[in-house]
Amino acid sequence: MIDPRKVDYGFILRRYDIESESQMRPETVAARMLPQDPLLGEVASSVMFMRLRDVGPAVSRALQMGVKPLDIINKGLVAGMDAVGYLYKEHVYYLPEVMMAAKTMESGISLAEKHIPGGRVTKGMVVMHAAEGDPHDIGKNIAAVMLRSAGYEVVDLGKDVPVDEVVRIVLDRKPLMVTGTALMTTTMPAFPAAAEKLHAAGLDIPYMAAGGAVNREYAESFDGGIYSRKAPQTPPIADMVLKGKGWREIREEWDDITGGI
Ligand code: B12
Repeated sequence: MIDPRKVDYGFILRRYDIESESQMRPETVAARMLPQDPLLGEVASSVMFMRLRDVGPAVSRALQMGVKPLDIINKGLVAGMDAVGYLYKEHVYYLPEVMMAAKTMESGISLAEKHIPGGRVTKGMVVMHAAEGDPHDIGKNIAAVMLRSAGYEVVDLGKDVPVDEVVRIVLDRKPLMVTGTALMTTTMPAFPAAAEKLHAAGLDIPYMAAGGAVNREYAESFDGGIYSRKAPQTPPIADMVLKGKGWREIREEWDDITGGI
């Protein structure tokens, strides 16, 4: 007969999953990574802590206090998502948290972008997409906001866009340039594949390859390929294409155009 008074309940009640969890706390990461500015900090923390209902009021407060919409996006919403990416890497957050945070961030972006002053006149058109097989489109969406606010028309093909569809639409619409985003190393070969087909069809168009999986060396490894590391670099590069510079010249002048970062 087991004597319940002698049982070590510590062994029975121990949660091994909790023991194996990271000791890192999101609050500690928040204190280190989120902006010190109280308005931007509130925006960023609503993303980081997945508070979908709070992000709208936080963005509105920042707008009312005169914070620029692009700063709200880049220094608030994106900063919150950077912290989420870090927590994911450290196994503190898992995919459900990442998806909720991404949704929160997108909701904030759609509110902030309505307040970006930008004329109706467009300088030219850019076709954007996330690579075939790639569901990551947040960076692309931010770059699209930047381009629209800089006066460009954006034809956004969405995510996981088949190479042949990109080629078909680009040949049909003849934009100033194409941008592709890949956050997965398995999806980035879609860019040289599409660029090659476009060049074979006689369109010598700049093909911007961007997103976390891509680096400058890869982007410049195929004909037409140019690199952009951060979404805000896209409008200055588009401005150069508008001035008539081809992809070879943009590669040569890349450091000057983007500030080399
Ligand atoms: C959010 C996220 C998701 C979300 C995506 C939601 C969405 N709508 O985008 C969801 C949950 C869907 C997801 C799914 C998966 N993901 Co994920 N995900 C992430 C995460 C945490 C953050 C990415 C992000 O949006 N960051 C915020 C944005 C703002 O940053 P960004 O995209 O890097 O953009 C910046 C620059 O790259 C650049 N940029 C980006 N795009 C563009 C475009 C242009 C034109 C320009 C100029 C600039 C630019 O500018 C931005 C800043 O200014 C990353 C980890 C990380 N730290 O990156 C993993 C990560 C990208 N995911 C990864 C993986 C493996 C997956 C899954 C395969 C996981 C799984 N096992 O199921 C699945 C995909 C399954 C499938 N095939 O469908 C890996 C990829 C590894 C690799 N190198 O191949 C990563 C790196 C995580 C990791 N460390 O393992 N994911």
